[in-house]
Amino acid sequence: MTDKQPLEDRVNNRSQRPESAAFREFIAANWAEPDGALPPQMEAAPYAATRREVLSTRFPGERLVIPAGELVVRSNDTDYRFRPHSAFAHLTGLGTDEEPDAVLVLEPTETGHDATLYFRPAAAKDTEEFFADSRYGELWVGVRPTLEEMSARTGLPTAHSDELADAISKDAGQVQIRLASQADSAVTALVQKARSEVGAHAEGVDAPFAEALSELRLVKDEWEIRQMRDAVNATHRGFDALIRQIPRSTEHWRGERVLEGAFEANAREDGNGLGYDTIAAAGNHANTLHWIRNDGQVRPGELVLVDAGVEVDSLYTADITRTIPVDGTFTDAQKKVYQAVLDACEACLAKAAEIGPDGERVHFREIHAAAMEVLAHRLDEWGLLPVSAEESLKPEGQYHRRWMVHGTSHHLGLDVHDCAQARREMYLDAKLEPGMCFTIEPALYFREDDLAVPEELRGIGVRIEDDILVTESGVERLSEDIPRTIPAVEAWVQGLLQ
Ligand SMILES: [Mn+2]
Repeated sequence: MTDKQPLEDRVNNRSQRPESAAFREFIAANWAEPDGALPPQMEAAPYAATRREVLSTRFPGERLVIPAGELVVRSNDTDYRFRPHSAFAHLTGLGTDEEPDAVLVLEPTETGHDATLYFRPAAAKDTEEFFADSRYGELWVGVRPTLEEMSARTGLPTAHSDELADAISKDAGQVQIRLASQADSAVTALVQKARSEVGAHAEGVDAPFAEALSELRLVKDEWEIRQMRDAVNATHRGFDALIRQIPRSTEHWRGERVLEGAFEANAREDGNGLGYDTIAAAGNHANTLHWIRNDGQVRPGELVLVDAGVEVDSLYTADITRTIPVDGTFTDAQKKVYQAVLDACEACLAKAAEIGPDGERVHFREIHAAAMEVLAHRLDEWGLLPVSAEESLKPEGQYHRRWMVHGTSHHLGLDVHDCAQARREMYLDAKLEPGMCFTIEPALYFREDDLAVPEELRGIGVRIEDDILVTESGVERLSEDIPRTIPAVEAWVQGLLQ
């Protein structure tokens, strides 16, 4: 014994783990053998296989590395709940909290690629990991899959993550490696090491790969569209649950949290959780675009803007905003603003549904322009613009943007702002295609300190956000069943508050 306590002991000051050989032997024995039955293949598996094939054709002869990502520390020894990188979820079909540290590798072959899923399978019960590893041990985090079970579920060949380093680095001089580099710093370090050891020229290879992974998700397949419908329906139930809590919210010193909590409880019950932090913004807080502090009061007579989405177990999320009168009835000034925003929504929908005589679809960016057209004219009618609506709509004008500084639409799917790395010509400048999913979310924000608007409008912020699917014949509003006209919203709130 030395008199100095080694550092590794000092950082484990709280550990009271039994160390005796007798304990080791005792805890390893007398567990029933699993029945060995393999789980069925996931519904998503064949769709994920098709996506991998498309990716394969984009990068022939190259090794493609897509990590799920690692656990992220929230504080000290507590991690955030794991959520895999969206590209990994897309290409494996795995959702919920699967599978920290897993890596999908597409190894080039003569004809395409062979995919292998590397991950850390369940440890045997005679290992220390089984009882002592709070991040991966079965006694701490639950039963983990074996290589065979994961293979049966995903339809992918699997291998132990101990083999990953060799799989990444072999022939690194001859094979170009492309990496989804934002997902996992340890895998990124492995790839960089493999590249540097052979002096591989890798500058600028990962950015186009990130673009490709993003662009691969621009058009959703039928299974993904089902996930989107489920997400929107769960979000509808979340809004219902939230509205039922309005009476309690008005009694609470920070009622916005009451509304936030009601939605989130439903999101965890119905899905994996929230697709993003809920915005529950009462009164003037609605004019803060990303109000997620949600610590304000909810007052009768005011509006509450709720921007929220349920992420289902497959990790697809809805993104819905409704602006709701707290006591179930809009005032005249609120109606005036609300109707202008709703008219902008309708103009966007009509634009997105347009199909030319030759079957030509509109460009994505034209949807935003349609909203701006309506809002600029309405603001002009109200006498708020220093120039005409036409002048304001010109690039050198844009006065109307004072009251809506954000965009009107973004793609939606595994990420709430899906496909964000797509190139401009594939996103804003692309034409709509059946299977695309995006939001339409025009708004008007009149802050309470905005001296450029009449007093009756100050403190009113309205956003209406719907989730849209492009179809062969036009568009479908996936969130059609969530009320949004003035009478429908009033009836919705009044009906649930009875
Ligand atoms: Mn949105």
